[in-house]
Amino acid sequence: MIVLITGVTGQDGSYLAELLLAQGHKVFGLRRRSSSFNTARVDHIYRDSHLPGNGGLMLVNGDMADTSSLYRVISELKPDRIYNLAAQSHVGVSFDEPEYTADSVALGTLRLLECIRNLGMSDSVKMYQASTSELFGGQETTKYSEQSQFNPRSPYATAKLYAHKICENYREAYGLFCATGILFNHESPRRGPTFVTRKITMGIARILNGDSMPIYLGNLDAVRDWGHAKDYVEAMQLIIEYPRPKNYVVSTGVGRTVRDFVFKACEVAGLNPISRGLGQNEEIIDKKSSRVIVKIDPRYLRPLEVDHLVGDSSLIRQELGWKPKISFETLVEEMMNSDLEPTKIARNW
Ligand code: NAP
Ligand code: G4F
Repeated sequence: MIVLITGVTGQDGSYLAELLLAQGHKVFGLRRRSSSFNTARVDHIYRDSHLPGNGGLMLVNGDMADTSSLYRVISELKPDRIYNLAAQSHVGVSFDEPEYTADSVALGTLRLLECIRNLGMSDSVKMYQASTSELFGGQETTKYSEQSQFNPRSPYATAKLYAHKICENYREAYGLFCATGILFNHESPRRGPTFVTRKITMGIARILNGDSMPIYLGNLDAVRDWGHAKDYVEAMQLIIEYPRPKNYVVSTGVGRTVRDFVFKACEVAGLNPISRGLGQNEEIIDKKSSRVIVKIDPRYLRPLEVDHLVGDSSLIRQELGWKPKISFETLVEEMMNSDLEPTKIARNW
């Protein structure tokens, strides 16, 4: 099968490419132009076209903001599957760059759908759309399912709502196979360094390596349902291969606060965390050494917060037999140990 992944250089794209290559598929990844290399997550699976043999990830140039490049790539490759993972995916950044976020996320998805339609490929290609739990807005403490109402609370989530709905429109209007996964937060050692989990594990490693600057965070009370990206790319494949295009919530069903994540990561790193102070004066310190690990910087508070996101993934568990295999504890250990590794820390304070 010929597979095209947009967003292949991102966290999920890299794990998905590994999964599909291991199954023997011919995998192409859309890579956008950058002034420096942006392929670190996929360098280990990349195949240079000058080398003999088959297998390995092939990269093609293109951008979600450029219809002509998408049209060229799809018409040349004629993929059987398209996984649309490309996005300006940072919620906080979307408040600073709302127009570009809408362009890459909302219009980018529309551009892909239009290319498929105009190339007459509606019957031959299946598309997966990376929808998100951010659609729900997180103002309820109950678990969100496919039946829950959408209430997007950021430019990112609003753009993703457009993308989600336009996929449903093309399904109904043109019979195009476009399935969506409404994925809750998923992390890994490959998570981008400005998302909160990776910011925490990298920050603890930096501090253990002797840096005196604490990790500055925003809202420690936000609740997220954190799973492992490896489990979630398996869900993507199950969703696209199901005979009917549907929407599925993908989640672990367990919520934890950002503070919980800090505490767990500290414990894995051999620290003894305690919290002192309230509100914006809260600090998390290491009890043994009294060093400050986390301080609050209000600049990281968002104009609108998504307070509580926990998912009910009963549908995908029952219908497609998916369930997460990697626990929260293993996820944090993997991320923390991976970030500690390169620094070779003497942990003697
Ligand atoms: P990520 O690490 O931020 O990766 C995003 C990918 O999109 C990167 O490959 C990036 O390229 C690419 N990209 C951004 N703008 C582009 C453009 N204009 N043209 C072409 N490519 C572009 O995100 P992720 O965590 O892997 O998430 C994958 C998808 O799932 C995203 O759509 C995200 O919104 C969605 N999602 C993620 C989560 C989660 O918890 N991770 C949950 C729900 C939904 P560069 O490498 O060049 O920047
Ligand atoms: O790690 P985050 O930036 O992820 P967020 O906003 O939940 O979005 C991620 O998950 C979504 C799925 O639910 C995806 F659609 C999206 O693409 C992305 O992958 O923030 C998590 C929580 C937020 O409540 C944020 O306010 O952590 C809080 N937080 C507290 N201090 C912080 C910080 N977030 C970041 N990035 N940086 C901080 O210093």
